Amino acid sequence: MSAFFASIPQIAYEGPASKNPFAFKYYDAEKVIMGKKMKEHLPFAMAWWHNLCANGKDMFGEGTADKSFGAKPGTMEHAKAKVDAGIEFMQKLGIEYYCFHDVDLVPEDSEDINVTNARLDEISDYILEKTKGTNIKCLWGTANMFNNPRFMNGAGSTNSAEVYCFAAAQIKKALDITVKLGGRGYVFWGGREGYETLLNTDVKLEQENIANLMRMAVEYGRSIGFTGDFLIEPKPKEPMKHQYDFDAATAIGFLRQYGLDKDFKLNIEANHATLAGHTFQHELRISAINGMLGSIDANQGDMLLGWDTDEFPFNVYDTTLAMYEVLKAGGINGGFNFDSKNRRPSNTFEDMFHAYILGMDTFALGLIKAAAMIEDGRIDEFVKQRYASYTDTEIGRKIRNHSATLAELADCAAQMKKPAYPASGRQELLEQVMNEVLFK
Ligand code: XUL
Ligand code: CO
Repeated sequence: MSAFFASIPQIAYEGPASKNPFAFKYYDAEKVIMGKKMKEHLPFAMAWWHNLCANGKDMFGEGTADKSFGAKPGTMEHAKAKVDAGIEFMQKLGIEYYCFHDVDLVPEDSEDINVTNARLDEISDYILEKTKGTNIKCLWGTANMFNNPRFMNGAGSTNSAEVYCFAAAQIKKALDITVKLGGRGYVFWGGREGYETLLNTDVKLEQENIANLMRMAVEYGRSIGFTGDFLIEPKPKEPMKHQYDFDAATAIGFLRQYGLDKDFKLNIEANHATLAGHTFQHELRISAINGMLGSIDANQGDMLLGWDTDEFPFNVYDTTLAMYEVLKAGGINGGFNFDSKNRRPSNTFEDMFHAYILGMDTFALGLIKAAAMIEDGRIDEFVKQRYASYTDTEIGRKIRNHSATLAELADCAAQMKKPAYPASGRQELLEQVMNEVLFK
């Protein structure tokens, strides 16, 4: 077996007192929290694109990290070396899932999609062969419909029926490969499904075409035996100025309007939430209360920068509040995909491991603290009491069970003349409770 990371030991749980940079301090896969093992609460996934493909290249400079894995980039030999490196990486960390775009797996042929598709057949055979006997499997697959210049005006939202056929062809093939690799989900991130100016855009036509492409994907996916969730990954902007899947609420409305809500759920990404002017927790809550929380892209943004920085999660407040939502939702069907990348100057193989250890520990700590918040009970009790007038009074119960009329409520108000002030929201107290739980 190839050893790309020979100098890195197997990463084990050593506990918070450990100073070993190659050990987990909080992620203890077998530890049971609220009746479930940590690894079941947190099915972590490696993102093929950031971990095995991205080399730190940005708009201002060349890559800083060597991701050639001993082969020439752009060849099938390199594609296979990435599979070998990825499996070794996941095994060293105890990660059981991966996520991919079609063109993360193989180089795309610029002249003929049939050549690319044959390469995808070859690489998926290779992945199956190499993961046989391991517990590594696919979390979700997707088609990259934003990189190739043909998608400059979008994929489902393109103005060109020819390009639309290529979007369909890529989705069909990516679905074939996802099903072949046992994927639990299939993601649509509408990177260029949006517009720059309304002066040249037929929004209605574009949105109908996107929905129709999704409907055809569902029909095809189900016909080849895909039983998992289709997922929309909302993001408000970047690369397009306006993206149609702005946030969870917008995406849910879209899915319902086009009758796609039975087959689709949402893949919520932390940094996309903050770009939309929301918190990660907000997007998780909106998805969960609508029965639409499917999967998570685990990363964080930078509040000083207005773009999608895809940093490895480090902020324990955010992961605690995220895991609070996940626990309250009863868990997710999908997983936690590290759609996160090393900072450009963190350019060694060691840094790839430090990054995943950081991300996994930050979510594990979030899980531990979220469970502690729920077990502490003060926050839940406060919320319950805050709405007690809807359970403890006759008129409140009538409002909740929809048996009250507007006139009846107006009579009630007339009798009261003036309501009592609503009770304090106690935000500062609750934040103090959270700090107590976090730093106990
Ligand atoms: C882009 C992004 C994508 C999706 C998959 O911001 O998050 O990588 O996760 O296409
Ligand atoms: Co993502």
